Amino acid sequence: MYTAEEKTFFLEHGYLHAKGVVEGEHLELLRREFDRIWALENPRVNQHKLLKYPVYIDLIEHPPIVDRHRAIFGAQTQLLQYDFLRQGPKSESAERGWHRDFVFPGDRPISINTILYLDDMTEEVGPTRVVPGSHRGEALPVARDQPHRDEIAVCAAAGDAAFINGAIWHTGGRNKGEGLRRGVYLYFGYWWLKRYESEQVIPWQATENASAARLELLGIKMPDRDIHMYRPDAGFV
Ligand SMILES: O=C(O)CCC(=O)C(=O)O
Repeated sequence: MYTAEEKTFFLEHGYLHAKGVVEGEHLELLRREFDRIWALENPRVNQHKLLKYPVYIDLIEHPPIVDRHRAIFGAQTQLLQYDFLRQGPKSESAERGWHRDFVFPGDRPISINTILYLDDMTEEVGPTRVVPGSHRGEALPVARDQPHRDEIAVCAAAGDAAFINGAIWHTGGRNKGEGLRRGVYLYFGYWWLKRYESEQVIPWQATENASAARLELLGIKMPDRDIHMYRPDAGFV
């Protein structure tokens, strides 16, 4: 998190709406590449595909994104999963689908998803909804398709991002509009977690001539020597 206020808010409520994470020409480039890659790689655009494309390889090290994860996971920050989601106009998706991405005992964030919005998230487009504070405890949402009395909608502009604790109750919305609902999902966690993949490997394009920092983020190079005596939020002592 960039400031102490952001970090306090995130730890307390389980999410953070960060504005202007990508802007201007960078946002336009991400949108153009999104559409091109979607057409090429459809239907499932995950990290084994996204990490072939330079603009999306670079995005995992974009400071407004990765620095906020490093503020929580320190030197042990790893990209666990990386996806595109897209809804076309007048989508048939559900209005609500409450879930938690990952639950583990304790309140400390173990994994955090970054939802980077490439379109404005109006009521019509179907914003992400979260139940603030629901990252605590281990209860799973029950009325999964119903509005929750404590839900809030993250009405983000294109280029904003929501950082959500993987444990928070959250749901996407249904695109009822005429435009697209495009999001990029950069899911980070501790380096010592297993990445969410089976037999597939990280594409060579992401590792060729990669810096040590990038290889660490990809879970390939170990941060420092081993895990003895590291401080979970800062790195090694
Ligand atoms: O697209 C969204 O607003 C939320 C997607 C979601 O629920 C998830 O990534 O787990």
